[in-house]
Amino acid sequence: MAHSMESDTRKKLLELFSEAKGDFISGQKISEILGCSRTAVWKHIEELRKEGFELEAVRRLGYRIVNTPDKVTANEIRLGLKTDIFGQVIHYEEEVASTQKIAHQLAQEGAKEGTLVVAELQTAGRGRMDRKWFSPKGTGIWMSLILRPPIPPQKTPQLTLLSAVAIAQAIQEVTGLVPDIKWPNDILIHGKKCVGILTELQADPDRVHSVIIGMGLNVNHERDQFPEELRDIATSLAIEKGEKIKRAKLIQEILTKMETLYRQYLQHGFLPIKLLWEGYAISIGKEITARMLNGTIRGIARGITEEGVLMLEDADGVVHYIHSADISF
Ligand code: BTX
Repeated sequence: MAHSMESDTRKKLLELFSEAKGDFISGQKISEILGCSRTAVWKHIEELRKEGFELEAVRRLGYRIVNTPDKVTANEIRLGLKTDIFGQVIHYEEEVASTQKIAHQLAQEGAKEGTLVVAELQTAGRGRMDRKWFSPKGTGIWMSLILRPPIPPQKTPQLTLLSAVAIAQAIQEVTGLVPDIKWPNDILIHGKKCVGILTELQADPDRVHSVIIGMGLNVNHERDQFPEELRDIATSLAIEKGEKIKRAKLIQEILTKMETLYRQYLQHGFLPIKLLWEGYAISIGKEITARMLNGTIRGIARGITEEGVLMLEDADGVVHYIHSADISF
Protein backbone atom coordinates (compact mmCIF):
# COMPACT_ATOMS: atom_id res chain seq x y z
CA MET A 1 0.00 0.00 0.00
CA ALA A 2 2.72 2.44 1.03
CA HIS A 3 4.45 1.65 -2.21
CA SER A 4 1.48 2.47 -4.41
CA MET A 5 0.88 5.74 -2.51
CA GLU A 6 4.47 6.66 -3.27
CA SER A 7 4.17 5.95 -6.95
CA ASP A 8 0.83 7.78 -7.17
CA THR A 9 2.44 10.87 -5.72
CA ARG A 10 5.35 10.52 -8.07
CA LYS A 11 2.99 10.18 -11.01
CA LYS A 12 1.19 13.38 -10.00
CA LEU A 13 4.46 15.23 -9.55
CA LEU A 14 5.63 14.27 -13.01
CA GLU A 15 2.27 15.26 -14.45
CA LEU A 16 2.65 18.66 -12.80
CA PHE A 17 6.07 19.17 -14.34
CA SER A 18 4.75 17.94 -17.62
CA GLU A 19 1.92 20.50 -17.58
CA ALA A 20 4.37 23.24 -16.58
CA LYS A 21 6.29 22.62 -19.82
CA GLY A 22 9.64 23.68 -18.38
CA ASP A 23 8.36 26.55 -16.23
CA PHE A 24 8.90 26.80 -12.51
CA ILE A 25 6.37 25.43 -10.04
CA SER A 26 6.56 26.68 -6.48
CA GLY A 27 7.26 24.25 -3.68
CA GLN A 28 4.14 25.57 -1.99
CA LYS A 29 1.96 24.70 -4.96
CA ILE A 30 3.49 21.26 -5.31
CA SER A 31 2.93 20.44 -1.67
CA GLU A 32 -0.69 21.63 -1.89
CA ILE A 33 -1.49 19.63 -4.98
CA LEU A 34 0.25 16.49 -3.79
CA GLY A 35 -1.11 16.89 -0.29
CA CYS A 36 2.26 16.40 1.34
CA SER A 37 4.73 18.50 3.31
CA ARG A 38 7.44 20.69 1.77
CA THR A 39 10.00 18.27 3.15
CA ALA A 40 8.29 15.39 1.40
CA VAL A 41 8.30 17.39 -1.85
CA TRP A 42 12.02 17.93 -1.46
CA LYS A 43 12.54 14.20 -0.96
CA HIS A 44 10.62 13.38 -4.15
CA ILE A 45 12.71 15.89 -6.05
CA GLU A 46 15.89 14.32 -4.71
CA GLU A 47 14.72 10.93 -5.89
CA LEU A 48 14.02 12.22 -9.37
CA ARG A 49 17.57 13.64 -9.38
CA LYS A 50 18.98 10.27 -8.45
CA GLU A 51 17.23 8.84 -11.48
CA GLY A 52 19.03 11.32 -13.70
CA PHE A 53 16.44 14.10 -14.02
CA GLU A 54 18.06 17.53 -13.92
CA LEU A 55 15.98 19.82 -11.76
CA GLU A 56 16.70 23.45 -11.11
CA ALA A 57 15.65 24.87 -7.73
CA VAL A 58 15.39 28.62 -7.35
CA ARG A 59 14.27 30.38 -4.17
CA ARG A 60 10.78 31.85 -4.42
CA LEU A 61 10.28 30.41 -7.89
CA GLY A 62 10.37 26.75 -7.01
CA TYR A 63 11.44 23.84 -9.18
CA ARG A 64 11.63 23.17 -12.84
CA ILE A 65 12.81 20.32 -15.01
CA VAL A 66 15.82 21.25 -17.11
CA ASN A 67 16.66 17.91 -18.62
CA THR A 68 15.40 14.37 -18.54
CA PRO A 69 17.73 11.37 -18.64
CA ASP A 70 17.83 8.92 -21.52
CA LYS A 71 16.28 6.23 -19.45
CA VAL A 72 13.20 4.14 -19.93
CA THR A 73 12.00 4.05 -16.33
CA ALA A 74 8.29 4.36 -15.60
CA ASN A 75 8.82 8.00 -14.58
CA GLU A 76 10.62 8.89 -17.76
CA ILE A 77 7.89 7.37 -19.89
CA ARG A 78 5.12 8.99 -17.87
CA LEU A 79 6.45 12.51 -18.13
CA GLY A 80 4.44 13.93 -21.02
CA LEU A 81 2.65 10.71 -21.99
CA LYS A 82 -0.63 11.61 -23.69
CA THR A 83 -2.44 8.27 -23.90
CA ASP A 84 -5.58 7.14 -22.07
CA ILE A 85 -4.82 3.44 -21.79
CA PHE A 86 -1.54 2.35 -23.35
CA GLY A 87 1.32 2.69 -20.89
CA GLN A 88 -0.88 3.96 -18.09
CA VAL A 89 0.41 1.02 -16.08
CA ILE A 90 4.15 0.54 -16.49
CA HIS A 91 6.19 -2.31 -15.17
CA TYR A 92 9.85 -1.34 -15.41
CA GLU A 93 12.86 -3.45 -14.60
CA GLU A 94 16.54 -2.81 -15.06
CA GLU A 95 17.31 -6.33 -16.20
CA VAL A 96 15.06 -9.18 -17.27
CA ALA A 97 15.35 -12.41 -19.20
CA SER A 98 12.61 -11.26 -21.58
CA THR A 99 9.90 -8.62 -21.23
CA GLN A 100 7.60 -11.08 -23.03
CA LYS A 101 7.92 -13.53 -20.20
CA ILE A 102 6.96 -10.95 -17.59
CA ALA A 103 4.10 -9.64 -19.69
CA HIS A 104 2.72 -13.18 -20.06
CA GLN A 105 2.84 -13.59 -16.32
CA LEU A 106 1.15 -10.25 -15.65
CA ALA A 107 -1.50 -10.97 -18.28
CA GLN A 108 -2.25 -14.27 -16.64
CA GLU A 109 -2.63 -12.50 -13.31
CA GLY A 110 -5.23 -10.22 -14.90
CA ALA A 111 -3.16 -7.15 -15.83
CA LYS A 112 -5.16 -4.36 -17.48
CA GLU A 113 -5.13 -3.72 -21.18
CA GLY A 114 -2.37 -1.28 -22.03
CA THR A 115 0.01 -2.52 -19.34
CA LEU A 116 3.56 -2.00 -20.53
CA VAL A 117 6.60 -4.00 -19.50
CA VAL A 118 9.91 -2.36 -20.27
CA ALA A 119 13.54 -3.12 -19.42
CA GLU A 120 16.99 -1.63 -19.94
CA LEU A 121 18.51 -5.00 -20.66
CA GLN A 122 17.28 -8.43 -21.74
CA THR A 123 19.50 -11.41 -21.12
CA ALA A 124 17.30 -13.75 -23.17
CA GLY A 125 15.45 -11.49 -25.59
CA ARG A 126 13.63 -13.60 -28.13
CA GLY A 127 12.51 -13.39 -31.72
CA ARG A 128 10.15 -15.61 -33.63
CA MET A 129 10.61 -19.37 -33.66
CA ASP A 130 12.94 -19.35 -30.68
CA ARG A 131 15.45 -17.10 -32.34
CA LYS A 132 17.47 -14.72 -30.22
CA TRP A 133 17.00 -10.99 -30.08
CA PHE A 134 20.10 -9.00 -29.23
CA SER A 135 19.07 -6.63 -26.42
CA PRO A 136 22.05 -4.90 -24.80
CA LYS A 137 21.82 -2.45 -21.93
CA GLY A 138 20.87 1.17 -22.30
CA THR A 139 20.77 1.55 -26.07
CA GLY A 140 17.51 0.04 -27.21
CA ILE A 141 13.82 -0.15 -26.47
CA TRP A 142 12.82 -3.57 -25.23
CA MET A 143 9.17 -3.61 -24.32
CA SER A 144 5.96 -5.65 -24.32
CA LEU A 145 2.43 -4.32 -24.39
CA ILE A 146 -0.57 -6.27 -23.14
CA LEU A 147 -3.74 -6.00 -25.23
CA ARG A 148 -7.11 -7.61 -24.73
CA PRO A 149 -8.82 -7.19 -28.08
CA PRO A 150 -12.31 -8.57 -28.63
CA ILE A 151 -11.27 -10.43 -31.80
CA PRO A 152 -10.90 -14.11 -32.70
CA PRO A 153 -7.39 -15.62 -32.49
CA GLN A 154 -6.95 -15.90 -36.26
CA LYS A 155 -7.14 -12.12 -36.62
CA THR A 156 -4.33 -11.36 -34.19
CA PRO A 157 -1.60 -11.26 -36.88
CA GLN A 158 -3.28 -8.02 -37.95
CA LEU A 159 -2.06 -6.56 -34.69
CA THR A 160 1.53 -7.21 -35.74
CA LEU A 161 0.92 -5.15 -38.86
CA LEU A 162 -0.84 -2.47 -36.83
CA SER A 163 2.12 -2.29 -34.47
CA ALA A 164 4.54 -2.05 -37.36
CA VAL A 165 2.61 0.93 -38.76
CA ALA A 166 2.52 2.64 -35.36
CA ILE A 167 6.25 2.16 -34.85
CA ALA A 168 7.04 3.34 -38.38
CA GLN A 169 4.93 6.47 -37.84
CA ALA A 170 6.56 7.13 -34.47
CA ILE A 171 10.07 6.73 -35.90
CA GLN A 172 9.19 9.09 -38.71
CA GLU A 173 7.79 11.65 -36.30
CA VAL A 174 10.67 11.57 -33.84
CA THR A 175 13.64 11.16 -36.21
CA GLY A 176 12.43 12.26 -39.63
CA LEU A 177 13.72 8.95 -41.04
CA VAL A 178 11.29 7.12 -43.30
CA PRO A 179 11.23 3.40 -42.44
CA ASP A 180 10.21 0.51 -44.66
CA ILE A 181 8.15 -2.43 -43.47
CA LYS A 182 9.00 -5.91 -44.63
CA TRP A 183 6.09 -8.29 -44.18
CA PRO A 184 5.19 -9.26 -41.59
CA ASN A 185 7.26 -7.89 -38.77
CA ASP A 186 10.52 -6.20 -39.76
CA ILE A 187 11.10 -2.50 -39.89
CA LEU A 188 14.08 -1.55 -41.99
CA ILE A 189 15.96 1.65 -42.57
CA HIS A 190 18.09 1.81 -45.69
CA GLY A 191 17.61 -1.93 -46.06
CA LYS A 192 18.75 -2.89 -42.58
CA LYS A 193 16.65 -4.15 -39.70
CA CYS A 194 16.24 -1.79 -36.78
CA VAL A 195 12.99 -3.08 -35.27
CA GLY A 196 11.53 -6.51 -34.61
CA ILE A 197 8.00 -7.26 -33.47
CA LEU A 198 6.88 -10.46 -31.80
CA THR A 199 3.18 -11.09 -31.29
CA GLU A 200 2.20 -13.81 -28.85
CA LEU A 201 -1.16 -15.00 -27.62
CA GLN A 202 -2.94 -16.33 -24.62
CA ALA A 203 -6.08 -17.77 -26.15
CA ASP A 204 -8.60 -20.57 -26.40
CA PRO A 205 -9.38 -21.80 -29.91
CA ASP A 206 -12.20 -19.28 -30.21
CA ARG A 207 -11.33 -16.56 -27.75
CA VAL A 208 -8.36 -14.29 -27.14
CA HIS A 209 -7.46 -13.66 -23.51
CA SER A 210 -4.54 -11.43 -24.26
CA VAL A 211 -2.14 -10.49 -26.99
CA ILE A 212 1.39 -9.62 -25.99
CA ILE A 213 3.11 -7.37 -28.47
CA GLY A 214 6.87 -7.48 -28.03
CA MET A 215 8.76 -4.64 -29.62
CA GLY A 216 12.51 -4.40 -29.96
CA LEU A 217 14.06 -1.23 -31.36
CA ASN A 218 17.74 -0.56 -31.91
CA VAL A 219 17.91 3.10 -30.99
CA ASN A 220 21.29 4.37 -29.85
CA HIS A 221 23.62 1.52 -30.75
CA GLU A 222 26.84 2.38 -32.53
CA ARG A 223 27.92 0.08 -35.33
CA ASP A 224 30.63 -1.67 -33.32
CA GLN A 225 28.17 -2.42 -30.53
CA PHE A 226 26.46 -4.99 -32.73
CA PRO A 227 27.87 -8.51 -32.71
CA GLU A 228 29.72 -9.51 -35.85
CA GLU A 229 26.88 -11.59 -37.29
CA LEU A 230 24.41 -8.71 -37.13
CA ARG A 231 26.64 -5.91 -38.38
CA ASP A 232 25.65 -6.26 -42.02
CA ILE A 233 21.95 -6.84 -41.51
CA ALA A 234 21.10 -4.65 -38.51
CA THR A 235 21.19 -0.94 -37.84
CA SER A 236 20.08 1.56 -35.22
CA LEU A 237 18.18 4.82 -35.51
CA ALA A 238 21.23 6.73 -34.22
CA ILE A 239 23.46 5.22 -36.90
CA GLU A 240 21.01 6.19 -39.63
CA LYS A 241 20.18 9.59 -38.21
CA GLY A 242 23.67 10.53 -37.09
CA GLU A 243 22.56 11.57 -33.63
CA LYS A 244 21.26 10.02 -30.43
CA ILE A 245 17.55 9.81 -29.75
CA LYS A 246 15.68 10.05 -26.43
CA ARG A 247 14.23 6.61 -26.01
CA ALA A 248 11.42 7.60 -23.63
CA LYS A 249 10.17 10.15 -26.15
CA LEU A 250 10.05 7.49 -28.83
CA ILE A 251 8.23 5.09 -26.52
CA GLN A 252 5.62 7.77 -25.80
CA GLU A 253 5.14 8.38 -29.49
CA ILE A 254 4.80 4.67 -30.21
CA LEU A 255 2.19 4.28 -27.46
CA THR A 256 0.25 7.29 -28.73
CA LYS A 257 0.23 6.10 -32.34
CA MET A 258 -0.63 2.57 -31.32
CA GLU A 259 -3.53 3.66 -29.18
CA THR A 260 -4.93 5.76 -32.01
CA LEU A 261 -4.59 2.97 -34.57
CA TYR A 262 -5.97 0.37 -32.15
CA ARG A 263 -9.09 2.49 -31.60
CA GLN A 264 -9.55 2.84 -35.35
CA TYR A 265 -9.05 -0.87 -35.76
CA LEU A 266 -11.64 -1.82 -33.16
CA GLN A 267 -14.11 0.64 -34.66
CA HIS A 268 -13.57 0.22 -38.39
CA GLY A 269 -11.69 -3.05 -38.78
CA PHE A 270 -8.40 -3.75 -40.51
CA LEU A 271 -8.94 -1.87 -43.77
CA PRO A 272 -7.70 1.57 -42.64
CA ILE A 273 -4.65 -0.09 -41.09
CA LYS A 274 -4.03 -2.08 -44.27
CA LEU A 275 -3.95 1.11 -46.32
CA LEU A 276 -1.42 2.73 -44.00
CA TRP A 277 0.62 -0.45 -43.91
CA GLU A 278 0.82 -0.58 -47.70
CA GLY A 279 2.25 2.92 -47.67
CA TYR A 280 5.33 1.61 -45.84
CA ALA A 281 5.57 -1.84 -47.41
CA ILE A 282 8.57 -2.65 -49.56
CA SER A 283 7.90 -6.26 -50.50
CA ILE A 284 4.76 -5.66 -52.52
CA GLY A 285 5.16 -6.04 -56.30
CA LYS A 286 8.64 -7.49 -55.87
CA GLU A 287 10.01 -10.94 -56.40
CA ILE A 288 10.60 -12.53 -53.04
CA THR A 289 11.29 -15.85 -51.39
CA ALA A 290 9.11 -16.92 -48.52
CA ARG A 291 10.61 -19.50 -46.17
CA MET A 292 8.10 -21.37 -44.11
CA LEU A 293 8.36 -24.27 -41.71
CA ASN A 294 7.12 -26.62 -44.43
CA GLY A 295 8.97 -25.29 -47.45
CA THR A 296 9.96 -22.37 -49.63
CA ILE A 297 8.04 -20.49 -52.29
CA ARG A 298 9.45 -17.96 -54.72
CA GLY A 299 7.18 -15.53 -56.49
CA ILE A 300 5.83 -12.01 -56.74
CA ALA A 301 4.30 -10.51 -53.60
CA ARG A 302 0.89 -9.32 -54.76
CA GLY A 303 -0.18 -7.63 -51.54
CA ILE A 304 -1.91 -8.53 -48.32
CA THR A 305 -5.48 -9.63 -47.86
CA GLU A 306 -7.92 -7.82 -45.66
CA GLU A 307 -6.90 -10.25 -42.97
CA GLY A 308 -3.23 -9.30 -43.23
CA VAL A 309 -2.22 -12.48 -45.03
CA LEU A 310 0.49 -12.22 -47.69
CA MET A 311 -0.48 -13.14 -51.27
CA LEU A 312 2.39 -14.64 -53.18
CA GLU A 313 2.04 -15.53 -56.87
CA ASP A 314 4.40 -18.22 -58.10
CA ALA A 315 5.77 -18.72 -61.64
CA ASP A 316 2.69 -20.77 -62.60
CA GLY A 317 0.39 -17.96 -61.62
CA VAL A 318 -0.84 -19.76 -58.52
CA VAL A 319 -1.48 -17.43 -55.59
CA HIS A 320 -0.35 -18.75 -52.23
CA TYR A 321 -1.72 -17.33 -49.02
CA ILE A 322 1.11 -17.04 -46.53
CA HIS A 323 0.30 -16.65 -42.87
CA SER A 324 3.77 -16.79 -41.45
CA ALA A 325 7.19 -16.86 -43.10
CA ASP A 326 10.55 -15.19 -43.44
CA ILE A 327 10.89 -13.07 -46.53
CA SER A 328 14.01 -12.39 -48.52
CA PHE A 329 14.47 -10.56 -51.78
P1 BTX B 1 12.65 -12.38 -35.83
O1 BTX B 1 12.61 -13.84 -35.58
O2 BTX B 1 11.93 -11.81 -36.98
O3 BTX B 1 14.15 -11.89 -35.90
C1 BTX B 1 15.19 -12.51 -35.19
C2 BTX B 1 16.44 -12.44 -36.04
O4 BTX B 1 16.84 -11.09 -36.22
C3 BTX B 1 17.65 -13.12 -35.38
O5 BTX B 1 17.72 -14.46 -35.76
C4 BTX B 1 18.83 -12.29 -35.89
O6 BTX B 1 19.23 -12.72 -37.17
C5 BTX B 1 18.25 -10.92 -36.06
N1 BTX B 1 18.47 -10.08 -34.87
C6 BTX B 1 18.64 -10.43 -33.57
N2 BTX B 1 18.75 -9.36 -32.78
C7 BTX B 1 18.65 -8.27 -33.59
C8 BTX B 1 18.68 -6.88 -33.37
N3 BTX B 1 18.82 -6.34 -32.16
N4 BTX B 1 18.53 -6.07 -34.45
C9 BTX B 1 18.37 -6.56 -35.68
N5 BTX B 1 18.34 -7.86 -35.96
C10 BTX B 1 18.47 -8.73 -34.93
C11 BTX B 1 11.91 -10.38 -34.35
O7 BTX B 1 12.08 -11.74 -34.49
C12 BTX B 1 11.12 -10.10 -33.10
C13 BTX B 1 11.97 -9.47 -32.01
C14 BTX B 1 11.17 -9.02 -30.83
C15 BTX B 1 12.04 -8.50 -29.74
C16 BTX B 1 11.25 -7.92 -28.62
S1 BTX B 1 12.24 -7.05 -27.50
C17 BTX B 1 10.98 -6.97 -26.35
C18 BTX B 1 10.26 -8.31 -26.41
N6 BTX B 1 10.89 -9.25 -25.50
C19 BTX B 1 11.45 -10.27 -26.15
O8 BTX B 1 12.06 -11.22 -25.61
N7 BTX B 1 11.24 -10.12 -27.49
C20 BTX B 1 10.47 -8.92 -27.78
